[in-house]
Amino acid sequence: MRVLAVNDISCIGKCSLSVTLPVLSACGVTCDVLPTALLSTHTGGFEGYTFRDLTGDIEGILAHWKTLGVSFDAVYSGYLGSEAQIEIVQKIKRDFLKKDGFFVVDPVMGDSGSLYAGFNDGYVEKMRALCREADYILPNLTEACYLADIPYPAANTDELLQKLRELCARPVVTGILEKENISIRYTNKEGVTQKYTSENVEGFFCGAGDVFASAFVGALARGKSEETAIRLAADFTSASIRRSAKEVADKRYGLNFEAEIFTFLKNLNG
Ligand code: PXL
Repeated sequence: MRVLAVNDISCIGKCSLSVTLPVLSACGVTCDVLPTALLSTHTGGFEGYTFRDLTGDIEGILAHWKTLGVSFDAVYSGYLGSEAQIEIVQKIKRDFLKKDGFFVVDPVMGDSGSLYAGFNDGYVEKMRALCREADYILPNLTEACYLADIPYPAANTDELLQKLRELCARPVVTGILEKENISIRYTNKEGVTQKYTSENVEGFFCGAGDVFASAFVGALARGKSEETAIRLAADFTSASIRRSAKEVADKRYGLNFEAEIFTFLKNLNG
């Protein structure tokens, strides 16, 4: 199984490719990478970070890959630095994804009700177009509201999911808060809305969405059903968050997912 991860490299603050590579490798899946940008840290809480857009390198990379005749069993896209990169991912899907492969889009663009620095309404519109081509989309609640054009935090999650299904048949929305719990809502193969609930931990945990998405993609690549992949990924992410709430003093540095990877793999392989 060979997955292409299209995401940024944030040198510090464990997210994007620095999460996806170890998680997919641990799953026993080959993870090839297409870095979209190189940042000194992620943008979630650090001041003065550097940002190098790698769009200019991508054309040459893809042209070289063409000469190798490579193709992928899955393509998983995360943080894309510009609208031009969204179009590149659409092209990658057409040119490099195997006919029976799957395409997962994590429409990384915001959290806590707002868009991240550098994103705007034009980007959201382009992201909708990418979601239309995906087998699965994995927005958090903020991203789901932007995609569905519903005010955050979406009083009616059934309406939210219905609007997302107009973009992609299998939306998986993370981070829906309910009292002391946090849940994931998704639409199964039969078109029925399902819910998977974990204990909520107060605070903002940067990179948690990338841990979830990477584990989900890894489990799907290992042949698990969507439902099992969601449960495995949610349990892994939730355990990493609970541990990090106690152990990681500065949450900007990301989750201690490494300490939970063995349990995740036991569940994946068990
Ligand atoms: O984890 C999401 C993410 C990925 N990449 C970059 C980010 C963020 C969230 O802030 O800044 C560069």
